Amino acid sequence: MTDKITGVRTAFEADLARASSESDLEGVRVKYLSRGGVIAQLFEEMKSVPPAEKPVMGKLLNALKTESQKAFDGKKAGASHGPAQGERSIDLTLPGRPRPLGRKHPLTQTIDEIKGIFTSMGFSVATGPEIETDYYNFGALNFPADHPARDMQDTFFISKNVLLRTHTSPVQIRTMQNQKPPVREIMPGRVYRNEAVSARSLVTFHQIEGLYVDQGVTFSDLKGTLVAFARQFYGNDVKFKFRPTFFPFTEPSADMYISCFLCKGQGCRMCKQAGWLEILGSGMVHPHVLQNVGYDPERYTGFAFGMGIERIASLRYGVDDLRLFYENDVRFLQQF
Ligand code: 2NM
Repeated sequence: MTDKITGVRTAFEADLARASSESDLEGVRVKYLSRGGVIAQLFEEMKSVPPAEKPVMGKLLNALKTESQKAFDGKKAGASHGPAQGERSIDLTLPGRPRPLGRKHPLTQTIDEIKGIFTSMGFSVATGPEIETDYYNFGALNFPADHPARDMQDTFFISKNVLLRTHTSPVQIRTMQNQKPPVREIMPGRVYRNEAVSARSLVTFHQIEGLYVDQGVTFSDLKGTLVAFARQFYGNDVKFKFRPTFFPFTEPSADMYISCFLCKGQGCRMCKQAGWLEILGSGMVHPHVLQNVGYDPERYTGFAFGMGIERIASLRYGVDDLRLFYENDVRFLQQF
């Protein structure tokens, strides 16, 4: 009987060592450890062992049973959790694979920076609907009925009176209707123009407009505020000039230029040899506009300005095709 037990142990160990798959292991379990298996049979045979030998044989057999079960369980656990044969183990101490981080879109970066400069000067930020009525987009802003911007060629109309805003000025009208002076606000947002898409013009782009209305606001306040902005955004040594222009909603009106930061005013491709870059439009809010929102133009004055974000960003980063901002090509976006 002792030899038999030793023989079974040797055979079991060999079979277990050879088992390399789940099904091999199951074969070993059925052969040795199941109810009708080899070890169970040995227990059957114990019945015919002489009583004097029973304690010793019983001990040997019990040891075989528990040790084989333990060896089997150990191998099975290793087979299901550890690497399969022929597979490399995973080194948990290795550093993880780096994942590329996303970043803010260059237009969002530009908007955030401009917002930061004006909020630090006491302006708050307002937003409003992109779908507007003819009144908020044109009428309240002193556009005459026959102004060319009101043409289907220039504006996307949804119906006779409803359209996609062509500028963010309607938000300023809404702000002034809902609030008494002082009003000190900037309005960033998306606008729409019915134009052929090219490197220099898009059907949708972004603007930031600003408005300051109170008693005693003058053109000097306009200049001081916009020069302070330009110095922070473009650098302290930037030169600037204002040139008269026309908008229906401001009088007088002025475009602001800065000295070209690429050629320092010498003339280059970026400034088209002019030495100057136009960065925004501005002016004193037209008395008709103040009247339209219920402000007394004898009591209040104000200035307003507006700039195109794509233009500002393209000048700053030297991007020569505005369409790049909308293609979402990571090779472009990764550069900012
Ligand atoms: C510009 C240029 C100049 C402007 C005026 C107003 C309002 F509502 F106060 F009349 N909003 N925005 C304005 C003035 C916008 O963009 C080039």
